[in-house]
Amino acid sequence: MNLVVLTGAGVSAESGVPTFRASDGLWEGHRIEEVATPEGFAANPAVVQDFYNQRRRHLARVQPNAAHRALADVAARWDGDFLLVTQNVDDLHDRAHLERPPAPGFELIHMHGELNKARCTASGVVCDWTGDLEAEHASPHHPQGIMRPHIVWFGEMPLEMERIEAVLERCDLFVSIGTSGAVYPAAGFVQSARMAGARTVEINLEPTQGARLFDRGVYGPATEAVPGFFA
Ligand code: BJW
Repeated sequence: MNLVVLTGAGVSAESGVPTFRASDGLWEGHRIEEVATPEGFAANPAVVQDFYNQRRRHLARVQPNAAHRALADVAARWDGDFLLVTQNVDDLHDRAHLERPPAPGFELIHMHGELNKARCTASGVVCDWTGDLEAEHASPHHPQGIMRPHIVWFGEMPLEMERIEAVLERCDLFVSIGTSGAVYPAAGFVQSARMAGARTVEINLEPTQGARLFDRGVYGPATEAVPGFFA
């Protein structure tokens, strides 16, 4: 059986990573166009770098939770293919999987990029970056380039879309965890999975706007609902 799991900010909320659209969420105090668009970066790179540097520092202080660990357990024992697509730019899934080596059919895709990576605007070369990033740093591969966070901003193409769509076409079970379904193209994956004939499940604190597209809803905190669903 082929499994596709889509995760959003809600899966990391109980680790202490703020979600985006909650009243105390990440966008509070920031204009989205200012910090999460290529235009915002071009207009004021220092503000954008500071926003991501703060988040990078915070990420170093948080740990995977029971939901990340439950998914890592599934990845270690799943018989068919298991694609875990995360919209999250944190590395909490990655760290959970380090503790439990996944089965050969497992793949993890960070479709909106990774906080702990930087990309050269000239060459496109991506490198690990866990410290503070200043706009003027050039890539070792392209000294003229400016380094930017390896993050997919609004208006930019999410990563690995062809691969994700190809796997969704042969998906049997699609589980969406901790995402509001407010951002495309991820919000449309449930429709692709339905067209492939997959069973669809939403796990969230509460039903989302797209809840009617799911065959089943499991509502509660991810640290309880995810281990419970996959038990
Ligand atoms: C819990 C919980 C607990 C809490 N347990 N649950 C009009 C119509 C349709 C589309 C568009 C449109 N206008 C523009 C677009 C396209 C645009 C878009 O979708 N905009 C919408 C706002 C409408 N999309 C894009 O631009 C994307 N690119 C694209 O479409 O490219 C196409 C293209 C074509 C041709 C040329 C070029 C391009 C790119 C989108 C990039 C999104 N980037 C962000 C920011 C990343 C940077 C950063 O991290 O700073 O990614 S936006 C932000 O939202 C972030 C997230 O990954 C993403 C999704 O958020 P998520 O994860 O769902 O979080 P929340 O906060 O919304 O929800 C949390 C949920 O958890 C809630 O439901 C809670 O209930 C739940 N929860 N605690 C369980 N304990």
